Amino acid sequence: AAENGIDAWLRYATLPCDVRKAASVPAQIVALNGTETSPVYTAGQELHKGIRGILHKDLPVTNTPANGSSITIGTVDAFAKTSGALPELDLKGDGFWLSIKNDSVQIVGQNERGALYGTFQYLSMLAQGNFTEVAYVSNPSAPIRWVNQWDNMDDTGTHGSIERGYAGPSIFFAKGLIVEDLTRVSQYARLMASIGLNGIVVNNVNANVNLLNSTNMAGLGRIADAMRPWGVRMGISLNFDSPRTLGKLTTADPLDQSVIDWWDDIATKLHDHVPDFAGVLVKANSESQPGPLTYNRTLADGANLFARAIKPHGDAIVMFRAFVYDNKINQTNWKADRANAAVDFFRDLDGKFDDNVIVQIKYGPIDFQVREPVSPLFAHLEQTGTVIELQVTQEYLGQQCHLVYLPPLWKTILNFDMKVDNQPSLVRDIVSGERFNQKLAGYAAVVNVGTNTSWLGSHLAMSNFYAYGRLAWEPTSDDVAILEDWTRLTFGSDRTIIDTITKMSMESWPAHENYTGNLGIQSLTDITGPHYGPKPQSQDGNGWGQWTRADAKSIGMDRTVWNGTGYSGQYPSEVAAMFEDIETTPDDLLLWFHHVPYTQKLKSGKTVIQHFYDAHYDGAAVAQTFPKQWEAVKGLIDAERYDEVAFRLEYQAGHALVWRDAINDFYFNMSSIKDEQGRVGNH
Ligand code: GCW
Repeated sequence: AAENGIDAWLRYATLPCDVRKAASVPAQIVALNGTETSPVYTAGQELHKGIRGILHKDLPVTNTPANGSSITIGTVDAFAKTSGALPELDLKGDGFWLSIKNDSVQIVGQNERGALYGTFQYLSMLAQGNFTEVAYVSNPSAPIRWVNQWDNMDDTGTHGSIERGYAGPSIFFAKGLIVEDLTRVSQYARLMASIGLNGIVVNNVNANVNLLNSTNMAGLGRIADAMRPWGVRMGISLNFDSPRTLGKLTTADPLDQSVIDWWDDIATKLHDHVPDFAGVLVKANSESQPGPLTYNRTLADGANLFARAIKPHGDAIVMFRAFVYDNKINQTNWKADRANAAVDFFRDLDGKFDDNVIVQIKYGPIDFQVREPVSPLFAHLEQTGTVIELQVTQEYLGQQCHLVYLPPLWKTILNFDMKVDNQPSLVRDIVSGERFNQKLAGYAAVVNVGTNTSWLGSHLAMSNFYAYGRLAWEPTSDDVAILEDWTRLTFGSDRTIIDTITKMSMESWPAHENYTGNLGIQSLTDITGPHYGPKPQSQDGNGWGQWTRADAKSIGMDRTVWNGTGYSGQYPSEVAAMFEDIETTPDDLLLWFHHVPYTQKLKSGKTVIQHFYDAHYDGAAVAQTFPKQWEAVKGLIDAERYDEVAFRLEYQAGHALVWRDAINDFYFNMSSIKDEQGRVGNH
């Protein structure tokens, strides 16, 4: 059959005959608690479908407890009512217990969603030919595990466009409305559920006010209905100015009574259409978006306006983005620094947010760069729940035309120890809510799937989406183990396939860093345009503040306290001291924190400029090997996906050379320092 990618890692491909023989599954499926829109009902159907595909067995599905050999799925409560005693289970929200014995499988969720997650876990084992007996509890690391779509309602043809989307237009919007046929939306929810994701914001943070008109409110109700059977709750992005632009009020001042009333009314209507509404995401006073500062109110006033409007209707939350900065700063001021913005804006607001507000923080202080230090804001919000914002869509990282497996980057961030109050303070323990005792905390990732049947426009890019869910569930999971699971599920269990994809993927982020922007200089791409391809000359001389301050002699941002922008002082003292001192700053962040001559020696003994030249050659050389490595799987996977991946890898190999030469030439011309190996400037 053609493999267009629509089922991604949920193909349920038939196992080879000899492997299938070793499988013993019970004779029937019992899905307790099952109305037709409930996740447990979904779980029963999905399990039936999966086992039919994987093992060629057609098991009956019922909703009444049965004697004899069965797979029983349900919540703890449903089990207690119908199926008798369970062991004492330490289940947290959305968690599950999975017990597999040869003639009896029990999948017990703390709630219905948990039961569905346990079912997907069981199916993942079967699909990988893993028939071991197990009995364990699995709980998510954090309650919030969401995706963000940056989908617009305007059209680029038949469907809405997607900001920084690289896989075709929106599956949600068309012609200013919500699409009629929501098949792709429920398929998306199925993928999300299979990796433990429980919420989605469907429209761009640069939000269109027309989403709140009455036709579209009803449409939102349909989206929520399509995703609910998969345990996925829907939220939306709001435009702060809606009371003025849509409601025709004279102001959007968050403390004005008419504005408060207007939002209360919107919240009520939203709740009518979407009774389990998940919440709102707000980008305010950022990149020309309106916000409370426009009315001389604080960002907390703005967030609390929405928090109070939604409060009476359930447990919806406000995700208030910390991506607030001035994009017209002046580079002639040595102390100006966009990286300082989030802490400057939010530090004093800790404790001022209502308890249903969460601050959503991008992993680094600038913007999804190939290498950034952790955002220091994670160390400052002790009385406010925080969510880390990651990006599956590869905005700055090759836009899915380059293979870049992101979990090693994410884990570098999540494992970083902020040492708040000299106590261990790993980022992953802050965003799980543990470190500061927050009930609401977790993960959001910009995913931006589109109508392309491969979802992200690239089959290999889907490992990032899969891994995102797995890491949000359990951030200590091993990135290679996740990748191997994904590969087996997506392409099959042949060792050559697994080894090939693992090797290329694990080489890909370091290679990309090497040929795009190393030593913490950031992604040297076209930062005022599409964020694609090399353009080192675009970094400086504009208000965006992604500066390198490169001149004929020196390069890097001086972010020290003693002589620079003071940014390093935003970290807790031990971390601040490490970054303040050039000797203790790791090489891979050297130019992020320090302005140095090109001849500065690194810990490796090389000069900065020679490292640049070498790294760009090394990184591009690794990308050159990808097409050849991929050839090893020819014939082991279907020709359609083989060819599509081969095409992209071939392109990446070429584009890496373009990157290498563009950047090396640029710094050679600027510094006039020769490459010791005589390569640069000679091609
Ligand atoms: O990364 C930048 C993007 C913008 C985006 C913005 C944000 C949605 O270039 O396209 O806008 O960040 O995160 O708000």
